[in-house]
Amino acid sequence: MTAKTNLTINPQRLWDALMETAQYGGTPKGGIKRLTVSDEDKKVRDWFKAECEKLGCTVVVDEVGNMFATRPGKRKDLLPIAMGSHLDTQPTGGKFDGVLGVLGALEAMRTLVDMGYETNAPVMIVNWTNEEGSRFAPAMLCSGVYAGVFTTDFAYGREDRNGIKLGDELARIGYKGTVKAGDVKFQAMFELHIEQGPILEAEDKMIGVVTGVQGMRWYEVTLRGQESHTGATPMGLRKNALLGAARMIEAIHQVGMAHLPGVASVGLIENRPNSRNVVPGEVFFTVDLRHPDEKMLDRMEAEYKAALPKIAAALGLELEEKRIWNSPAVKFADPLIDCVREGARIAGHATREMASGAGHDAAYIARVVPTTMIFVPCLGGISHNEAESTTLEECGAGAQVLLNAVLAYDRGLA
Ligand code: HGY
Ligand code: MN
Ligand code: MN
Repeated sequence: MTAKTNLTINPQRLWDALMETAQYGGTPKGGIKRLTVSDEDKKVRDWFKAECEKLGCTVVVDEVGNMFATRPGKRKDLLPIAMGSHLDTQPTGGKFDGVLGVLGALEAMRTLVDMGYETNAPVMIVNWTNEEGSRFAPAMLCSGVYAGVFTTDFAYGREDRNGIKLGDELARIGYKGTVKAGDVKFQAMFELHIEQGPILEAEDKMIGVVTGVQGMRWYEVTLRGQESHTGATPMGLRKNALLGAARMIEAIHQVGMAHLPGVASVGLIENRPNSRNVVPGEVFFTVDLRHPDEKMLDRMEAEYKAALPKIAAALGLELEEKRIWNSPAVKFADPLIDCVREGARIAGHATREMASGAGHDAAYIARVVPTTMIFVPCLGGISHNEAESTTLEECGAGAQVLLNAVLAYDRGLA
């Protein structure tokens, strides 16, 4: 096969793939609701597998549903170079979070095949199961299993808020593979992703050269008071769990404000019995703390944990609180970061070095394989929102830099 030098990706074909797959879980507001291992997730997985097999890739599914599509290279003795991200979305997700990374990799693969370009090492696309952690906490669960952070049984046992288990859903949609997690090997991973923040757009830069991911910790809080009649219970005799949650949510917000650029959020809350004339007796809510510096994250955690008991005691509430996830700050691999810089130079795009505020599968994969990321802008920095938007040009630029970076790395193997 003759190698052609103009390995230029086809932005329109990438855009068409993004719009085509957006139908799987598409929402009336133009976003995607494709919760992990749902029927919609099965549809996009089936589509992805078929498209990779059309390119002559072999597709392997591991025991937690991670999908690995591999195109052979000249040398059988070299481990593949991977391009990975995720196809699951938030309940009110956009068309690009995760999806751009997998379909950008597919576009790179399609370009290699079209041009008959043979790489030294095999090239691989990876779709990681349950990156979002919205339906089954924690996030990045199955790239975490691959990296040895979580056991397969832990992942199988994770339940959504309706008590359904991840392992059962994987089997139900036919993506509980037989290959052990971690057994499909590769030597490097590049992840293309929208920035999900405002920096690239504000600085008019096309490519983010990502140096790492900030530390992230998740917690679960349950407050128990006493259900009682809103009309007949005097204000001073109530044990109002929702009032306790409200004061704690404000305190958590203040922990974030006191430790910038750290962030502190409450995203999920369940109020029981959630009846307009019952003083709430029980509230469940989740806490998300993040900071680039682990020591500052420790301080945020200590302040958050100190605030809750005081609020609970003042309102006569029982407090149950636990940390369910701790993903320490991660630094990406310099040789791969250099390939991204080279890839952007070749493509002629301005770059900006930056750490990632959002979590990504790359954060866990970086523990076991040299890894890095490439960011492209998104409109207004909005993500995890059906209005998430980016342009054909930005998606094309990201996929081109991804391909250029992979080829720069591959040339280094010759
Ligand atoms: O939570 C995160 O940062 C990622 O979007 N799952
Ligand atoms: Mn993502
Ligand atoms: Mn996300």
